[in-house]
Amino acid sequence: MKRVVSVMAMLGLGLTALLAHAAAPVPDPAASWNHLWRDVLIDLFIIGAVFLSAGLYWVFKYRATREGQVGEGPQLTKLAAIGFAVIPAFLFMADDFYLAAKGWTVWNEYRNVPRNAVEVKVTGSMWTWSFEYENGVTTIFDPDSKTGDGLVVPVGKPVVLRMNSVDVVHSFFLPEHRVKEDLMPGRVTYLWFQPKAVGETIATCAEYCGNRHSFMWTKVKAVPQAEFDQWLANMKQGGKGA
Ligand SMILES: [Cu+2]
Repeated sequence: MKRVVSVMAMLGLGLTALLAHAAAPVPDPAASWNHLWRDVLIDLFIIGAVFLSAGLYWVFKYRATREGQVGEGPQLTKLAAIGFAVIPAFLFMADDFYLAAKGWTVWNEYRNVPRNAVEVKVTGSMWTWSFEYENGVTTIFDPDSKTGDGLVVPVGKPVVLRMNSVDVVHSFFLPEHRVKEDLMPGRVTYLWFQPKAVGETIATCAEYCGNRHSFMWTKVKAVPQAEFDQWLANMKQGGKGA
């Protein structure tokens, strides 16, 4: 009997873990970042409103009512004085810890690349980005003539960029996807993102890297998976890109 109970308990635990795993939302650093930023803004506005109201109330309450009046504050009891210091401090600290914990969550998502991610090698050089796909296809984008495919990615699939620089420090910044990471010679750094909709956005260098730093940007094109596969196959055969 004891054995049956323990086996059933284990099965139950296993099932719960499985369900919890299945129900876990697909991580998305951009969505998490937006969520965190919204919380920070709400926070700032609430704190601002509380301080502003309290300030205005006291300014009005303790205003001078006759000429030459010397103000005097009310005497707080010891308990009230401690309460005034400790309660707000704890409230704000609890809030700070909450935001910090959310920040760590976003960081974990940003650093843990999903297993099914499409991998693209990114090379930064003064002042061009080049992209190499798993089948050896290499693309660039020329910001002056606006030609070249740049970074082409499939929609709805995580994309991981393994990045390296051949000269100075650059930084690959995808504003739309809320991710940015430095590139430097001698080290491979990475970032990942999840394109959610078909369309064209940009990536730009976010680390001053010389005269043409501000021209160091590239097109980022998100296309449906089938179109992406077709494009990659065409490129492999030396055909025309997107
Ligand atoms: Cu750069």
